[in-house]
Amino acid sequence: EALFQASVDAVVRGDAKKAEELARQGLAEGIEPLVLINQAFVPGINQVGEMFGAGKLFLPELIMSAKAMQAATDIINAAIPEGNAQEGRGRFVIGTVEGDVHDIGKTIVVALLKANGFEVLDLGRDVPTDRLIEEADKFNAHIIGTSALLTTTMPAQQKLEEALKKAGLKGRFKTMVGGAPVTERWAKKIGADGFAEDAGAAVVVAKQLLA
Ligand code: B1M
Repeated sequence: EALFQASVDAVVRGDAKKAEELARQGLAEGIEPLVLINQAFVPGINQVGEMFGAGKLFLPELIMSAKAMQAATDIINAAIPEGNAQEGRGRFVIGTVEGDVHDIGKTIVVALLKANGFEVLDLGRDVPTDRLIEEADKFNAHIIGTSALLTTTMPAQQKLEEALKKAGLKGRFKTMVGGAPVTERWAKKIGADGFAEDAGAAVVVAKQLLA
C-alpha cells in the first residue's frame, strides 16, 4: 500500500502537514482507523525511535516526528466512533505516569476503550500517583491504567501498586499497565492485575478484568 509507505516517510521526515493529509486520505479510502494507525504511522515513529536511540537523529527531529505522529493520530482517533458508555462496560481512569510525557499511545488506548463502551477519565501525562488514586476514588473507577514509556518511569507503576496496598484500596480498583518497555513479566512482578501490549489488547484485558 503506497499510502502506508508515504505515511511512514512523512513521520520520519517530521512533516505534520503531509501526515495529516495522509491520515485524512486513508480514512476517506475506508481504511479502518486502527489498521491505519498500526500500519501507516506506528512503523514510522518506531523507525524514528530506533534512529534516535542509535544517535542517527537528534531531539529536534524526534520532536518534529512526534508532532507529525500526533497530528495523524489525533485525526484518526477522532474517527473512532465514541461507543456507548451507557453499555456500562465500566469506568477506567488512565494516565501516563509521573515524570513521563509520552502520550500518543495512551491516547489511542483511550479512543479504543471509549469505542468499546468504557467510560474513560483521561488524566493526561506526567500524573502523580496520589492524583491517580484521588481521581479514581472520585470517579468510582473499576480500573486504574497507567502508561510508561521510559525505563526510568516504569517504577512509578510499582509505586502505584504499593500506594494502593498501603491505603487498603488494592481490592477496590483493578490495575492495568502498558507502554513500550512494559511487559507481562513486569506486570506480574509488581502485582498489577493486567498488562496489554497494544490498544486492541487493552480492551480485551479490560473486559476480562471486569468479567
Ligand atoms: Co521519547 N523516548 N523521549 N519522546 N520516544 C522513547 C520512549 C525511547 C525508547 C526512544 C529511544 O531512545 N529509542 C527513549 C526511552 C529510552 C529508555 O527508556 N531507556 C526515549 C527518550 C530517551 C526520551 C527523552 C528522555 C529524550 C530526551 O529528552 N533526551 C524524552 C523524555 C521526556 C519525558 O517523558 N520526561 C523523550 C521525549 C519524547 C517526545 C516528547 C519528543 C515524544 C513524545 C511525544 C508524545 O507522546 N506526546 C517522544 C517519542 C515520540 C518517542 C518514541 C520515538 C515513540 C513513542 C510513541 O509514541 N510510540 C519512543 C520510541 C519507541 O517507543 N519505540 C521514544 C507510538 C505509540 C503508538 O506506541 O506509546 O508504545 P506506544 O503505545 C502503544 C502500546 O505501548 C500500548 O498501546 C499503545 C497503542 O498500541 N500502551 C498501552 C501504551 N500505554 C498503554 C496503557 C495500557 C495498555 C496499553 O493500559 C493502561
